[in-house]
Amino acid sequence: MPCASWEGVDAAELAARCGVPAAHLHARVDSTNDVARSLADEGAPHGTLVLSEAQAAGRGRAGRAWASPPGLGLWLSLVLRPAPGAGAPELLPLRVGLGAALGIETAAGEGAARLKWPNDVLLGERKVAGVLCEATWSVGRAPSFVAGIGVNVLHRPADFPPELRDTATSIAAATGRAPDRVALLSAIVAHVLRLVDAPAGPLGPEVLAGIARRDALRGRAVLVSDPATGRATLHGTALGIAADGALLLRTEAGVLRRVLSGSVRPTGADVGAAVAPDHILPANP
Ligand code: BT5
Repeated sequence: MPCASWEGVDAAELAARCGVPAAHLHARVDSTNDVARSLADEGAPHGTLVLSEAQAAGRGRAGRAWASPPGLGLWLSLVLRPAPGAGAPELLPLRVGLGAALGIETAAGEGAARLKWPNDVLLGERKVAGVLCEATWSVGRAPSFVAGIGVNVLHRPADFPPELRDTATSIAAATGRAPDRVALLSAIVAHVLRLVDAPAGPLGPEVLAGIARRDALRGRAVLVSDPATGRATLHGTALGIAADGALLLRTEAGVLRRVLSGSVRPTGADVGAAVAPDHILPANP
C-alpha cells in the first residue's frame, strides 16, 4: 500500500529534496527492489525512488535475508537507466556502495564509513549498510537496473535479531547520535546518482580513490567463498580494488589473483603495512 508521506514529508517534496523524478512511499512491502522492478518494467524513469518503512522479505545476495524492521532504517531502491555507452553494469554495485558510504558519512563523519568488497558498508568492523543491484535485460529494450540500499539508522543493539548482534550496527549505535532520516536519504540518493552517472570504461580516479580510502580489507588476510554455497574458494591477502572492480588478492604462494565475484571475510591475520597504501590498481595487472 503506497503512503502519502514519510517522516512528515510528502512524496513530491521528498522527490524534490532527493533530486529524483518521483518518490514512491510505502509502509510495508516485501522488497523495495521488487516494487522498483515493477515500476521499471512500466517505464519509470531513471532515478525513480522507492522507499518503504519496513520490508517483509528484504533480501541480500544469493537469497539471503535482510532485516528491515519499521522505523529504524532506510530501505530504498532506485531505478537506474544508464545512458547508452555508460559505465559497465558490473561496476554499479561498487559505485552505489561508495555513494551510500559518502551519504552515511554526512551523518557519521567524513571518512568514517568503510567498504568491504563487494557491497558492504561498515562503521568500525560492523555492517551498517548493504547494496543489492539487480538487472533486467529484455529483447529490444535497453537494460534497466534496480539499486537496492539498506541502511541501519536508528537501531539500538537490542533492535537487531540475535544472529546479527555481533556483526551489525546502525549509525545511531555507532556514533551516539540519531540522524535525520530525510537528510540522510537525500544525501545517499544524491551521491549514488552522481556516481552512477559515469562514462564507459573502468572506474575513474575519483571513485577508485574513494574506495581505496575506505577499503576495509586491504592488507588483511581474507577468505573468499561462493555466496550461494558458502564453499571457500580462495585464501590470500587483499591488495585493493582494481579499476575493473575486481578484488586483488595475493595468495600465500605469491600469485596475484583477481576475484570478480564472491563473499569475502577477513580471517584475522593482518599484514597491514606490508601493502603500500598507494598500491597501483590497473584494470589488467
Ligand atoms: C546485502 O546482501 O548486504 C544487500 C542488502 C540489500 C538490502 C536492501 S534494503 C532495500 C532493498 N530491498 C531489498 O530487498 N534489498 C535491498 P549480502 O551481502 O548478501 O548480506 C546479507 C547478510 O547481511 C545476511 O545474510 C546477514 O548476515 C546480514 N544482514 C541481514 N540484515 C542485516 C542488517 N539489517 N544489517 C546488517 N547486516 C544484516
